[in-house]
Formats: sequence, structure tokens, C-alpha cells
Amino acid sequence: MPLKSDVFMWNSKLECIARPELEALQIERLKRVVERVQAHVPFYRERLAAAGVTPESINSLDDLKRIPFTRKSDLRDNYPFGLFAVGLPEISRLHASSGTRGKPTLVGYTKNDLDSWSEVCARSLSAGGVRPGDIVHNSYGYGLFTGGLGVHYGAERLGATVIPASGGKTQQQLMLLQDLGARVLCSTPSYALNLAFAMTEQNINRDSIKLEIGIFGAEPWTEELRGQIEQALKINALDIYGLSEMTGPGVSMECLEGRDGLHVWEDHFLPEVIDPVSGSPLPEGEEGELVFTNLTKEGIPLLRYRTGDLSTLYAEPCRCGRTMVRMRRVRARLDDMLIIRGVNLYPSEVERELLKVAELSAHYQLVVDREKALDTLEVQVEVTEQLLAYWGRFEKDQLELQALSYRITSILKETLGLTAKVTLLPPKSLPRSEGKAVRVVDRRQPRKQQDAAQK
Ligand code: DLL
Repeated sequence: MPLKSDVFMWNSKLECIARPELEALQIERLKRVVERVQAHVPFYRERLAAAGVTPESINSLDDLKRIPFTRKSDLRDNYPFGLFAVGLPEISRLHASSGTRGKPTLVGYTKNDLDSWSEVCARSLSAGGVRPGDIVHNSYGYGLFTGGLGVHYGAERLGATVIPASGGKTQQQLMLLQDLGARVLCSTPSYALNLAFAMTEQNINRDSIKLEIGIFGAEPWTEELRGQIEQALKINALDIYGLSEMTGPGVSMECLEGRDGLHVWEDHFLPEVIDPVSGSPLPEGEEGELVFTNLTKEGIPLLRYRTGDLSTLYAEPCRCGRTMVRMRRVRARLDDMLIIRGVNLYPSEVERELLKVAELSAHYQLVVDREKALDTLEVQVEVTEQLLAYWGRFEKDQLELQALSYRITSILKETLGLTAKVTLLPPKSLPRSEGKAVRVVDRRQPRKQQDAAQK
């Protein structure tokens, strides 16, 4: 166990704050944030009045439970500025979440919000082992997405040198990694895998890059995928979590010492886990939907925001000495749940099983379709380069291919109770991610729309 004094922390006073002191700070901040939205956001003024909540009535963290939830639809219904608690002149920057349907979820930051965001990102990066003076290659997309600029300012605050590579142009990114000697790579896990794959393809010697740490997040990923990335890039891969509605990256971060769950920066984001169906708060250690309350945000403070992410909170002390509660790696997004012939399924569960098969790479996609009113699932997955090299040609041995696909079909049936068609593909067949990977292709929706149009 490392000594607490040996662990580098960006803000050890807050990261190791005594729990009673933290709780007092949280209650005080919760009162202030309720006061602010009550005064400036009509939506909350009505909601809080209906629930009988006033700043004065908040005396313990238990009182949080009297506040109604905020949902993504509330942000959409109040698009663009309806939930802002300050006027636009005080907003320094706007970002939007990467929703695929309809209007984006817009968020705004005051100068103080940008400052707090840099602070939590600096904390996160340093928990992951980034140090002042490090070169940080940032492949999170720059733009409305919060990943690029969030990590960028956090790294600068920490005193690192940032390379704002953004997503895409993989060839150029590999050149920069070789020429500029970054120690840290920040990207989605799927893009890190993409970079690793491109390195092998181009025969780039691992010793020609200096990467030691990867700060990966923005999409669900499994422990198995972490193993693959660490092996391929020979780095320490750590998990960073966040969402635009709370701030962006930097809501929580796994520490290098523990590598087991992500510390939630609870002085800024008050976490809860609830039963996604009943909405009842769940006790520590039980998995449910993560809910966060902004404690310091000025631009658009959200109360009890339902993230749709499945995780577990646990307060066991960590090896690193930080006292902030940990959340388990997000297992899945509730929105991503597929129901295939009565079986509930998350893409990450399939990922976990696929990555246990040595012949398969981590490049996969789930294609959902409908045949005669029944939902079907096809698991498309690439075989590894090594297997291809061994076989010589992909189509060479149909029998071997068939045997492998039968094996995977029965693994999925046994472990997940899933009946799926498994299609093996040669390497490089599936589209590569430049940001968040698209794991599910749902072909049912256009059909439904077509059907409706024909009626
Ligand atoms: O993805 C912020 C971010 C950027 C986090 C870079 C980490 C690194 P949004 O685009 O608003 O913000 O998407 C938020 O992404 O509710 C989760 O479903 C998912 N997500 C984010 N981080 C993780 C993670 C950014 N480490 C949504 N593991 C969230 C699993 C994650 N899912």
C-alpha cells in the first residue's frame, strides 16, 4: 500500500477531505444551488414549489430526496436556454452533448464554471498519473463535444503540454506520437484501439513512441477491452467519466494506485444511485442508475439529473488515500439496452464474451433487425491479424471459420442466453471509430418508419 504522502494529488486537501467536513460542504452548496435555481430558473421554481422544497428546508443530504429528478427530456423541452440560471452575457462558452436524435442537449458555462471544470479535469488527470511537464496527446474531439476542450484545459491547468490532436487523421496522429514523444494519450477506448491497430499495420515499432498512460472514457468499455489496449499499446489504461449535463469529462476518475472504480469529485457533483424503474434511492453497493446534482455550477445547474448510466457507488477506503466515494466502471447505458426475443442485453456484455476468445479482435458491431415480426441479432466481429496470418487467407478454410463461429454462437447462448448469428469478418472490415464507437446498428427503425409511411 503506497503511503498517502507518496501519492501525487492535484488538490489533496479536498481529495482527502474528512467525510463529515465534506458532508457539511455539500449541504451548504446544495442550499446555495437550490437558492440559485429557485431565483433564476422558472422550471425549477415551479418544480421545487410543488415539492415544497426551499433552501431553508435543506438541512441534511437526506433532504435531497425530496427534490424531483431532472431528465434529458427537460433539457430538450427547455432548449436552448430555458434551464440557464444566468443571462447569456455571463455565459463564456456553450457545448452540446452528442445525442443522435433531434436537438442537441445544450449546456452553458460561466467563467467560474470553466474554472471548476479545469480544476476537476486537472484532479482527474493527476489521479491517472499525469504530472506537470508531461506531454499530453489529446485525441478527444474538439468542438461542441466536451471531451477535447475539457481535457485540454485540465491538462494545461496541471502544467502539462497539450497536443490538441482531436479525432481522426490517424496517420498524422501516429507521426505526432512518434515525433513529439507524448507520455499520455487521452481518447475514447475505441479510438485507442484504432491507433494500436494502425501502428501494427504500419509496422511502427512500439519503442518509437513514449506513451505510458491512457486516459480513456466517453463510452462504455469493459475490463477485457482495457486488457487488450494495455497489451497492444503497453500502457496503463485508466477510466475517466463525465457527461456534458454535469460539466463534461472529469466528473469522476480512476486512480493509478487503486485501478478499481472511479473517484467522484463529490465537492462538485453529488452522486446517488436509484432504481431506474421506481426511482427509489438504492443503498451503497447496489447497481442502478447514476443521478448527479451540480453543487457548484452557475450556468446551468441541474438537480438530481438522471444520467441513464448503470453503475454502483461504494465508500470503501481506497489505496490512494482519497476519501471521495467511488463508482464502478459504467456497465452500460440504459438507452443501449436491446431486447432480443425477450433477452435483455447490453453491448458491453457481448464485448466481454467476445474478448475472451483469443481468435477475435475487439472490433465488433451488433446488427439488430426484424424478420417476420421477430427481432434478430447478428454479431459481426473481426478475427485477429494473427489468425489471418496463420490461416493465410480469410476464406481459406471454411470449415475452420464455421467451427469458430459455432463456438462463439454457443458461448453467447450459454453465457447470455442469446440466440445470435455470428459473422466473422477479416480485419479492417468494420468502420473504425474516431470518437465514440457505434456498437449497435438498428435496422428496425427505418422499417417501422417505412411501414408507417405505407399505411
Ligand atoms: O462523453 C464526456 C467525456 C468526454 C467523458 C471525454 C470522458 C471523456 P457526453 O458526450 O455528454 O459527455 O456523453 C456522456 O457518455 O452519460 C455515459 O453514457 C458515457 N460515458 C462517458 N464517460 C464514460 C465512461 C462525455 N468512462 C455519456 N464509461 C455518459 C462509460 C461513459 N460511459
